[in-house]
Amino acid sequence: MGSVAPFGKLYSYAPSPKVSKILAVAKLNGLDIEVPADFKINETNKTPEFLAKWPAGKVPAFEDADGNPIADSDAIAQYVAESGPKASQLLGESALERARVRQWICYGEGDIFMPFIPLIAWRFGIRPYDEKVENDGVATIVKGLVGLERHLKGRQWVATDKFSLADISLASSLLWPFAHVIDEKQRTECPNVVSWFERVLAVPEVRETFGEPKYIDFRKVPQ
Ligand SMILES: N[C@@H](CCC(=O)N[C@@H](CS)C(=O)NCC(=O)O)C(=O)O
Repeated sequence: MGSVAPFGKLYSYAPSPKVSKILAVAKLNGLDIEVPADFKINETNKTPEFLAKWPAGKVPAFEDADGNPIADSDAIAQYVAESGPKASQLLGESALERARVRQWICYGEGDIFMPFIPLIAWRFGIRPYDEKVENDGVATIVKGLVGLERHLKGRQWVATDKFSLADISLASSLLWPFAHVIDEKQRTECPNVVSWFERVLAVPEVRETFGEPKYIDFRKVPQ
């Protein structure tokens, strides 16, 4: 018996939380996604062949087995979620549930992950440290956590009464903020967020692709 053809190929640097969420969804739906190991950020994604399929030149970038390209990690995650037996659980069973799943995916990207981007820059040596940028970014993320904390009170999962794509996407948006910015004091102020995050990471398919959660005691900044 020959091996089953992969559902598609995912181009990105890795590890990346945006890749991890897509691979978790693929595992839940029993789909095989190949992540080519020869991808080089700022090289592969700037070639004419790459830009012909994904004009913005950003990653993750996905191509299905029929050669259809899709850009943006949340669109890719949705396609993978739609393409297997867990589709209705992951995406919601009614228009209202699907809107709520979308709502919390947007929250993860807009209120947590995007504000975190300026905070990665000096940590990864891309830009010098800037106190105002750091403080503004932290304040925006804390605001996002406060809203999420209120919402999660008395809930097991973020969007519906089942574990959904919103849980996977939002938790993936928090992976790096927890590992670099949200310190122990802030974690004690959002216990519902922390226990929900750990519940999501305890789902075997999520744990396999996200790894162990990483936390910090104190957020370190240059003196
Ligand atoms: N909203 C997009 C963001 C994609 C994005 O900004 N990717 C960055 C890396 S995390 C990138 O490819 N940067 C390279 C560039 O802009 O040239 C997604 O979730 O996929």
